[in-house]
Amino acid sequence: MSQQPQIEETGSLGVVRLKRLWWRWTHRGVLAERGDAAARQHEWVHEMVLIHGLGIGLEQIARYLTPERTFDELEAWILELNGGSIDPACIARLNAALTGGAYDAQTQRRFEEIAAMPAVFDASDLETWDEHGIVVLRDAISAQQCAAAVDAVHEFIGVRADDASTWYQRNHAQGIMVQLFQHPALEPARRSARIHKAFSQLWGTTDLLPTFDRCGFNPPEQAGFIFPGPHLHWDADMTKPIGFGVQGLLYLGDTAAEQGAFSCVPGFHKTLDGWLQSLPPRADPHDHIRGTPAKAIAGNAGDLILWHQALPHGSSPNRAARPRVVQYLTMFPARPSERF
Ligand SMILES: O=C(O)CCC(=O)C(=O)O
Repeated sequence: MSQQPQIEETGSLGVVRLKRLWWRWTHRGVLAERGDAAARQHEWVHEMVLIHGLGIGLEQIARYLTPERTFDELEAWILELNGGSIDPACIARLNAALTGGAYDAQTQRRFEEIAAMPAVFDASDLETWDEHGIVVLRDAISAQQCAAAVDAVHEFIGVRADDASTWYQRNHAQGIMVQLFQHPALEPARRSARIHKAFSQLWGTTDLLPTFDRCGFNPPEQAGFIFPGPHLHWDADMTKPIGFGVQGLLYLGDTAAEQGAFSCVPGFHKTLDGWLQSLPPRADPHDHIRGTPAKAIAGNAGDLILWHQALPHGSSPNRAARPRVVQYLTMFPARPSERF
């Protein structure tokens, strides 16, 4: 097929835009020359809804969709990642979000339940968010849920908690990132009403989707293992003004500041524009942010750290005795049409 499929063209899963995504990602070379930046951004935001809404990790699909992949293969792969079937209610919600259609009663009820919950952030938390661009939701998931997620990470990378000689194997890991996206132990956080409420207070809407993000394992530094990053960076496109966006990370074990904690420059969202203007023309902001003093954020197992995407952030070297284990997780508005 040499023409870009229409949005409404579906395959056996009945998901709008999926054929188009497949075509676009397997024709990246062709597409690079087409369309203006706004059109590309428009597609990208819709694709993020599609990918996370179908329970796929972004890095996962980026690796999977090589130019020779067929659309049938993509659909079969998605089904397999979802354990052989996808809840029709999930597909209905996704199609409604992507076409601007109405949600069904079940989805509406979930939003109403979240809206009716007591706030999880009080006025002082929201002030902290506003001023520093970072806020922590304590006890976002239970100790048992954390322990199950830690076990899943350990098993996936072949690590034993009580045997430091196993901590440096790099099975399925990229630096400190662990390419584990689908596992029942990662679901409680994605489905948690408390976490949903937290994100809804920051976004101002309950119509949010969780990301299917990966996990992280940051062992103590030792001879032969120097912290590989991520150092201070932004995940947003720095060539454009950075709008509102929330990123998140869940500590699955107690994490001291020196234990490879999440680090950021609090308050930078307020000064980013001026700082960018102070850089030499065409400078890459990433080259200039390295070395800026950052704050390491300690936390307990189950604490969810949320930060504004305009904050430079990264992890940090682990100088403690135990590895740091995390699940990356954020939630974002499911209806792209409302953002354009
Ligand atoms: O793992 C960390 O502490 C940092 C995470 C990070 O840099 C990111 O999510 O972009």
